[in-house]
Amino acid sequence: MNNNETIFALSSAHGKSGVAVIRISGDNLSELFERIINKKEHTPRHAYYTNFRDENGDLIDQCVAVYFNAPHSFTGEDMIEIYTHGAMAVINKTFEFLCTKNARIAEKGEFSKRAFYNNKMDLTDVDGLIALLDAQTDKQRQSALRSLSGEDSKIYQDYRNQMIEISAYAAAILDYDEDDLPKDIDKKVLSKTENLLQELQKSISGFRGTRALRNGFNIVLVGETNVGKSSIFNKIIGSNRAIVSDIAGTTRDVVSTQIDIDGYLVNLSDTAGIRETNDVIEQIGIEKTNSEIENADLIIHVYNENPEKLLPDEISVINKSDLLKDKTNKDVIYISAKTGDGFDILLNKIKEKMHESMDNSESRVAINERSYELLNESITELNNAITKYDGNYDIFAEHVRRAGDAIGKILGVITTKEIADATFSRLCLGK
Ligand SMILES: Nc1nc2c(ncn2[C@@H]2O[C@H](COP(=O)(O)OP(=O)(O)OP(=O)(O)O)[C@@H](O)[C@H]2O)c(=O)[nH]1
Ligand SMILES: [Mg+2]
Repeated sequence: MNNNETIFALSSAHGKSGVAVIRISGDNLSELFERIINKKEHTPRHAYYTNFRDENGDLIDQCVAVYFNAPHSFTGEDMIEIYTHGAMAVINKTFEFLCTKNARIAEKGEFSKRAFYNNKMDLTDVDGLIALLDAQTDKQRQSALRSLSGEDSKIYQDYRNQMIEISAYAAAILDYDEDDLPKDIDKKVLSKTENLLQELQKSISGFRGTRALRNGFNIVLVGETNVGKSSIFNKIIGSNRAIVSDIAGTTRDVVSTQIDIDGYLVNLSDTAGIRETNDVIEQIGIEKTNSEIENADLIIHVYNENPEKLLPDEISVINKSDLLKDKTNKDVIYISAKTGDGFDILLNKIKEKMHESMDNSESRVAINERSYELLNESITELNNAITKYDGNYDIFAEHVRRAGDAIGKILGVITTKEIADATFSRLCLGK
């Protein structure tokens, strides 16, 4: 973006202070700077002490001014910083003067927006800046600075590059003869995707942990109809809140309750069983199930028989163990809502998962609501790539590509005006 308008703002806090910092950004500000310092030439990044005068020659203030020449400035444009005495009268007079010089007051976040469009910052850096300005604790300060200094960008870029590489490999499997490709490339592509998925999940768990401490840990019971989700829900909470029947499709709405597990607040939800249905109300229930899944910190997936595929972040249980003879699958927990069998093991597993999530809320990257949504989107796409994989690399590559796009949006490499505007509007004036 090459915007010729000159903008200015008070970058220090409003109200009376010892020193006020006024920032100006635009193209070709040399002349304006020399006017401010009353000199015919200047050296960039040099502090000039000046009797700063208005158009009538009246003294505005005695102040210090520095010139930062493009692109070596915060915005990447020419910038001037004036350090005046921190009185509102001085600040207002300076603003009046600048308005006569064809400059206008900056909008919220406009300096950062220019920095973004001039490739001085990506959106992750901007997120870091927002977090730093909001930081109250030392941990928040450290994490914001990590993000602002570009460390998070590097991690996200690495994720994105890996995704691009994986989808390129997947495309290669489609385009080339098996003999021309490295041995076991398909297995490698899958395992690389699984590793990446796990890494993204680890990253996101930090945010979930912090959020869960504040708002409660969301546990959701999901599975096909009639597997006994509502019965398990009632058993865990110790009362018959949810309707149980042998009719498939009994639960049509989400039934939630708050319970205390190990001192943590838990929001436990029973959901409509997932199946193909023409019943409009049941369809709405299933949509609600899906949005519960998206918001879940932990999913308890209920089956009645051995599942085909297990997802590593879910707890998989086989209910109605009282009716089963073969209970040899080591990767699932066998329970019976009827007899109470296996519930102690299930509860221990839930506690273990909760502690994992809450106690390690240190994450590799700083995550806010914006990046959380996009990171989640990326995880969902990678999950889809793996779980929906049936030998068709076309669809696989498309899912991984979309996962990479979501990361691109975190960085702002792929951006829409809405994303950028929403981010910059969270900044204050003068940033
Ligand atoms: N034998 C046996 N039956 C069970 C067990 N758990 C649930 N059931 C029965 O299975 C049927 C379905 O139970 P629900 O709890 O309503 O199942 P659901 O998964 O909530 O079903 P939808 O809400 O329709 O999706 C009921 O008749 C329950 O009594 C169990 O552990 N053993
Ligand atoms: Mg039910």
